[in-house]
Amino acid sequence: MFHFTLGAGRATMLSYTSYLLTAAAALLVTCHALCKCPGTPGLPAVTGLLGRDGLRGQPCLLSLMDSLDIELNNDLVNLRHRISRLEGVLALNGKIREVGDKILASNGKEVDFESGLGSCEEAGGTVATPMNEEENKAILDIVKQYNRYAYLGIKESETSGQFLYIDGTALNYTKWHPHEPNGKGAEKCVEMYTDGSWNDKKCNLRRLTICEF
Ligand code: MAN
Ligand code: CA
Repeated sequence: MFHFTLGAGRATMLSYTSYLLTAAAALLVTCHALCKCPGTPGLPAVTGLLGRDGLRGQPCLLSLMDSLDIELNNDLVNLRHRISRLEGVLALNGKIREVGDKILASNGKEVDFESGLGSCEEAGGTVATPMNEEENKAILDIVKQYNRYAYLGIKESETSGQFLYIDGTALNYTKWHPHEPNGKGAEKCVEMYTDGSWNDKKCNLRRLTICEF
C-alpha cells in the first residue's frame, strides 16, 4: 500500500480526490437548490437519474438521503486517505510493519511475557502471533531491527507439549527450530530467534515486546 515513491502516483491520487470533492460539492449545491420538493400527491414518482425515493412534484436531482450518502462517503474517502498517509509515515520511520490486515509494532522494551502482554493489551492489541509465513517474516523483521529475541502470542497448555494461541485455539502454523519444543512443560512460552524460528522458553525472561493490532 505504501511504496516510498511519492511522485506521480500521489499527485494523481490527490487530483482524483480533489475531483471527487469538487463533484460532490457541486452535487450538494445543486441538491440544496432543487431538493425542496413539495410532495404532489397523485403525480407519478420521478425515477431514473433522480432521487431514489421516487420524488414527486418538482424534479429533484437528489433526495436528502442521497446527499447525506455523498457527504458520508466523502468523509470516508478522506479518512481512508489520511490514515493511509499516516501509515506511510509510520512505515517510512520503521515504526510499524503491515502484513495482511495486521499492524505490527514494538516499543523496543524487553520484559517478561505477562508484562509484554499487558503493554500490548493496554495499547489495544495483543502479543504478535505469526499465523503464516508472511506474518512470521514481518515479525522477524522487527526482531532483526532490534537484534533481540521476542516472545510470541503462543503458550503451552496444561497438556505438556501442546502449544496454543493465547485465546486457547489450536495453532495453524508453526516454525519450530529443529529439536524444539523440548521443554516438556517447563518452558511454557515461545520466543522467536533472529532467524525467525521458534523455541519454547521460560516466561519470566526479558524478551522484546512486539504487539499486533
Ligand atoms: C536452552 C534453552 C532451551 C532450548 C535449548 C536449545 O537450554 O534455551 O529452551 O531448547 O537451549 O539448545
Ligand atoms: Ca526449548
